[in-house]
Amino acid sequence: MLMRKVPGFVPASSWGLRLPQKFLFLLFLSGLITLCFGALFLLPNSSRLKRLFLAPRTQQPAMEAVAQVAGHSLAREQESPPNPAPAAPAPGKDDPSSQASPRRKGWPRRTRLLDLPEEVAVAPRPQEGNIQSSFDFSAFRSRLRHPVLGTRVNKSKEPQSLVQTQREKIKEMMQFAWQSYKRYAMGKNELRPLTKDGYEGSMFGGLSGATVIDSLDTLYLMELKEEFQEAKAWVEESFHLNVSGEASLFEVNIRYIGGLLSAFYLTGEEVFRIKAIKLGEKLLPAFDTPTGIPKGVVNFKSNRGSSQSWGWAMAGSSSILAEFGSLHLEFLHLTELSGNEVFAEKVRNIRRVLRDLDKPFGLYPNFLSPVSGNWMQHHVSVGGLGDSFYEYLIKSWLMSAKTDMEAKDMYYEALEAIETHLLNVSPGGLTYIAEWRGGILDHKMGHLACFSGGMIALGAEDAKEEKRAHYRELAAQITKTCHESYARSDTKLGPEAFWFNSGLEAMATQMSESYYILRPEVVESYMYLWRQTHNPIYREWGWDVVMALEKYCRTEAGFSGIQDVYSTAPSHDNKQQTFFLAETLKYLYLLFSEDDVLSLEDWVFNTEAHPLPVNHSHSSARGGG
Ligand code: DMJ
Repeated sequence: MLMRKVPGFVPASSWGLRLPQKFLFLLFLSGLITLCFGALFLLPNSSRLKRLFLAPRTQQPAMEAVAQVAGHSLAREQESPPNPAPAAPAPGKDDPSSQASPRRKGWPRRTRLLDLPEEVAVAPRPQEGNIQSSFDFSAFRSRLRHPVLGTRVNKSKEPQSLVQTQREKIKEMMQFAWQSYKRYAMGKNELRPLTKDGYEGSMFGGLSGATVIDSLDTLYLMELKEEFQEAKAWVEESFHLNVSGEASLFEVNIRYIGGLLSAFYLTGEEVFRIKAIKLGEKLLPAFDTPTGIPKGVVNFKSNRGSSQSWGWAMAGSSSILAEFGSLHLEFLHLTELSGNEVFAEKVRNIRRVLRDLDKPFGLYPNFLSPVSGNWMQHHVSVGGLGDSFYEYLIKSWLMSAKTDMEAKDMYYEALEAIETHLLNVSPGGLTYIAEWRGGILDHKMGHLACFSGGMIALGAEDAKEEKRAHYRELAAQITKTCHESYARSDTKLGPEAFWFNSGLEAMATQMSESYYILRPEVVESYMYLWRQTHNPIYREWGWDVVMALEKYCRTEAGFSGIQDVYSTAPSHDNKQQTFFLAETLKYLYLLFSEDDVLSLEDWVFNTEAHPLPVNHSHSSARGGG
């Protein structure tokens, strides 16, 4: 813009001030500036302001540059100290929520909180830890479109409907699974129902209580109030983070962090938020790689933490697509709840790397080097090793309140490639997604791949107009195939993998693939298909699974997987998997619930079925990705 000289314009240099006046003026000015900066950096909860004014320190703009960026050292700065998280007071003791809370009084009650004791349902507790939050829980709850547990009318006077009875049965199964765990294995990661003891396993780096954390939101959903209190008390008193050992980044993220985040969003209890964030910080060393693609194993042992790839992943050279591709939802929420951008930056970088890579025929292979950023083997699968990467693309889109266009585009492009290269119809008319090895197909589907019916149904509504009906039909066909894998077994439970070869369809071909470990993927798809179509067949199929679980998996002391779905006297594997409580029973319960219970308009389920809220506040402002 051209500034023209006008008559009477006084040049800045000639204000007519004398030297002492100039000095005083400068002194006043510098005082003012100091005051402003002081306020910006020292006032509590100024992290969002800081974010506005300070350039992010961990941007990883391009693969060539990522080795030098500050992200890796920042990650170390963010690690939690090796001390345990401060123990929260026992319920009832020193519990400010038991006193009248002025903050609570003012909360809008548009979303009815579960009728749990008040200290469970609301009441953030400031003394839980030292992580400040500018997250406004009441504003978040007021933005939900539906009450968390649905609009419930008092049905006590009505005769119980069949569906209520079915729901009650599933609730009883959850109660039995929880009580058996509590009795024989409380605090251990999993229950071994045959030997009636607990099992720690080797996936969680010394962390305990995976079943507790994985169960929290299911207990809440089913209004198992006493059991929820027991689980919460254990988290407060006994869930310690100062552990040693090697942990799966993926498993800790989807089970522990997902479980804690959901528990926080459902209850507003600070203990869940603080522990989720502190645990998230412990995972950051996994990202200290030249590409920022994390390695699969985090070592909690050393002071600063370290990481490595799984030995079995291309001789320790690769990260796994489903693992590093299934962090996005939880990490965005960690940033949301902590105000710390580091989490979101880590997953945005993963997205960027994947987006920019050449993909063979548009497909995403399962193995990627975190060092060179090259694909290490052309094995593509919608089952194990690949599965939840695709799931997190469409769910990132949905969780961002449909603003994360990049995720949406990547999802539909990937699905097109899968359809073109992996999709098949068997001679018997069953639609299945095969596995692809450099152009050669393995005509099999893993049980894990059966989540894809639900995923495709979930994504159908936002596809291009001309593809919507097609995707709905595809979702129904894949789900039907997965149902066949159950229906064709003697126990009516499905095998770990099934083939479409040499006359056999939807059946395992060897003993080593004939087991069932209480997995959720098939009932997960029934739940999504039910919500989309309300076709009663999905409830019928779901009920068949309930009956089969009762008949073949229920033992005196909990539920157990079975070794052979084709035997009516199967041996048990002595494991009550944590995902049975987190996912299988939750999806079954939702299948027999109204659509507004954990409505899909408000929630997306992480890959361990932990509900995370859609970010309605992000609709236009932040882009969500
Ligand atoms: C769960 O831990 C998750 O669903 C994960 O994505 C893969 N499978 C198991 C349950 O089968």
